[in-house]
Amino acid sequence: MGQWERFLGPYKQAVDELKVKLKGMRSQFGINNTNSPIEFVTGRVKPLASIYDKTLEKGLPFEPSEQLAHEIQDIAGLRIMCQFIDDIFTVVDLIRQRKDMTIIEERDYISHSKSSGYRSHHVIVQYPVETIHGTKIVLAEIQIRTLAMNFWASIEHSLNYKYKGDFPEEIKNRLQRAAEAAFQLDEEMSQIRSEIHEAQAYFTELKEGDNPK
Ligand code: 0O2
Repeated sequence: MGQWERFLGPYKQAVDELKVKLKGMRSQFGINNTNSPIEFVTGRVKPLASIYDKTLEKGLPFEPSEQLAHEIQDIAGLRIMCQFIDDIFTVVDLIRQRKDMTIIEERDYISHSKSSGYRSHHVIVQYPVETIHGTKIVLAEIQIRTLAMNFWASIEHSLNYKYKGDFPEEIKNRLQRAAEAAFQLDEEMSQIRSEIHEAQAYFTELKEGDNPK
């Protein structure tokens, strides 16, 4: 087995396990007939090409090492999408209460958006993975954002590929304006949140009535 494969193994396991656990939180809300603060969850291990780019950016040697594991905190990356801004903080509290992971750092890009317009709440957790060689504690980055923030970030991310981070001024301005519009949408939706929840509960009941078990 290659040294990278060996190094990334525990990260892959962490992503797989965390996806199950975070999706489990979503289902538990369903069972209790409570609106889930989690809409959907995704996860990935950072591709080697992106790890390579990050080592260049940070001036690190491109080799599996403790230093790399310490400096690149999103080798294991999870993303939790929420309907409403308040849900983000509910999810962070749920993560904070868990005994199987420990938050060691938080970045609030919601109150303080990045200059690109990017908004999201990031938490870095320490997560123990059980391996045949014993327990290995890995870092994982969990990005928690609304659907609107996610829409913006994925569009901006694809444009980044085209422009390699060097956006023409006009596109940069448009993206910043789009980020603000997405944020306004989130704020509007928050204000009619109780109406939306009532309607969603009504549709769930209707659907369950259609499919008697
Ligand atoms: P990818 O392809 O998503 O993996 P770092 O550079 O990670 O050491 P930083 O910037 O303080 O330090 O980390 P931060 O801010 O916690 O988060 C970095 C990750 O957040 C990025 O990972 C993106 O996923 C996301 N992100 C941050 N800023 C932006 C932005 O302006 N636009 C978009 N679309 N995403 C952003 P990677 O490795 O850059 O990319």
